[in-house]
Amino acid sequence: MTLHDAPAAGAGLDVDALVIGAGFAGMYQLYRLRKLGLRTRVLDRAAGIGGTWYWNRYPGARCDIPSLFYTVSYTPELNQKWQWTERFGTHEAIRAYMEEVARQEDMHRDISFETTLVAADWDEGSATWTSMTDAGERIRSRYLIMATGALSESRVPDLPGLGGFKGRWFHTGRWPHEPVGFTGRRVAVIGTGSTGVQVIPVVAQDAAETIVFQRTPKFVLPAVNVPMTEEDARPVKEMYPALRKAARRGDYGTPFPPPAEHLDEMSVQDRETLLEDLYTKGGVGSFVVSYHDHLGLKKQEVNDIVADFVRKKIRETVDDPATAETMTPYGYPIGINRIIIGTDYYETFNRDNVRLHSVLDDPIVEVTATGLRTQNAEFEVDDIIFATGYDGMTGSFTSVDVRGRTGKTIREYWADGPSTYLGLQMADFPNLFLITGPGGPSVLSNVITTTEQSIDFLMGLIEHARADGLDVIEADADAERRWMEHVADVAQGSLYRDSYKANSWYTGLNVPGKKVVFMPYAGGVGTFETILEDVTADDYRGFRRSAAARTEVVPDQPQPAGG
Ligand code: NA7
Repeated sequence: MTLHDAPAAGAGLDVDALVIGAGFAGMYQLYRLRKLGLRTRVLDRAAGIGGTWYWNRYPGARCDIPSLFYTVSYTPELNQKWQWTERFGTHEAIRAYMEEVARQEDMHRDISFETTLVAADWDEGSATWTSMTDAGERIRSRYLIMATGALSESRVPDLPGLGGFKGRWFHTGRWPHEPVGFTGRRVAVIGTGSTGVQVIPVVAQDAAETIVFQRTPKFVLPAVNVPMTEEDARPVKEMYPALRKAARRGDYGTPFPPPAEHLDEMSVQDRETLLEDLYTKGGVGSFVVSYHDHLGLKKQEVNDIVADFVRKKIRETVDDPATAETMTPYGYPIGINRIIIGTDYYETFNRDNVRLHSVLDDPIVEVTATGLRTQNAEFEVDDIIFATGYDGMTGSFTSVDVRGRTGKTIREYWADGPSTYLGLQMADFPNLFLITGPGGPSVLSNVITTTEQSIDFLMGLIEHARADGLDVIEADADAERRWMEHVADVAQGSLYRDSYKANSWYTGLNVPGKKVVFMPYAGGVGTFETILEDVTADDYRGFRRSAAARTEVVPDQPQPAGG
């Protein structure tokens, strides 16, 4: 059976909206579509809700946004009752929260788990999407919404010999559900991004030996994860509505104001005192996650001050000078990768059972039956942990065969680099909406804030169009082109223009063959909010709306199952 065997134009819709993904974005999407009275179904390839948090169960997996702000807006009573016990939630705690949100909102009845979207095709005649699942089921919907996340397509490097490895191997983004013990084992960890930085100190506590394979050295700041009592949380909870509003206006989707200090105008002594204080409290990153002209994403002098401070901390923390030097990043600004926060990361390299291996100096050439072979050495290990990241921002869209009006897939449409209008839609893909799409701010933010931001906008757009009897929405090609030019200009106007120097996944450089272009919108969440408001006030400028042909509608027509 192919998609083109789908029922003829005019046959009924199975649902009004099909949503792919049951993480934070898909959950909110379901909640909002129900409020609009649209029949909605959600598919997820996982066996439960959680999205990223369903898959990332590796030891040490936590969010890098404080738990109290990593909450959804639409369950205010739950948020008041929910007790986060640490400043940064573990994957278990976040999943438990998500499950409770889903339970309270009775979401499960509309979600099909262990169901993967394999293809989707726009039919111009009936103005519907026909989607095909891996079980061969066809689902016809008016709207197709990809709430598939920015970090869903995990990447295991193409190392020869992996199939013959006799030990265990894991990718952090596909971690087993049953506990994985490392006691007494020799473990190789490949990758030192946000994930490697979390997993390495935890594994090292149990493993007989941990060998860390580092490619690009990173700047790691202390998370300063501390226990949180209900008393600590109360003042924040009392201000939740105001703080949520502030988060939508903040640069990073959190309510924290950017630092007022001009580091480059302070005396050396004063700025050292300030940075030391912030380092112990967990606030140094604030100089490189906001977009103001006096801060480190815009001003090289300020960036250099923060980067030098962290380099000094690495030298102070790592006992062995050669190891410290190998771990010290040079040649790119701090903050142009997502800021990495960790607990005891640099300290872990002072343990006797932890070794660092620089793959820049001595690359891995193959996996052997018993470990890893580099150009100059051989490492015998029992386990390999790949903390090697994702085909970020675009992978979850390009890995599915979604074809728009012209028959082109998203992958083909993006052959010269990703293109969207506001991160949300593409010309020639009517009624297809992306949440956390390239060209949007998602990965440069508290992603719960930005998914809600995008979904609120989209729901307004759909509601507005439907009120006019128009149920087909499509980005205008010109508006899309201008937006992508703006996205590029904004990146060029900041130190993000140097992201490629850090091999950042924001640019696609980490995926062989992927078009290298800075993908997210780097103007800040608050600026993006203002842009969305402005587009809304201007009658949803850049979104063309039309009526679907009104032909016979047979609601809920059963579809044959099977391939
Ligand atoms: P990242 O940030 O993409 O980090 C992946 C790490 O794996 C990084 O250190 C890479 O080095 C390294 N890597 C990737 N491929 C290889 C090979 N072939 N050999 C050696 N090292 C390799 O992914 P994470 O999962 O840590 O974090 C993703 C996001 O999740 C993060 O930004 C937060 O938003 C949460 P490289 O830097 O490319 O030289």
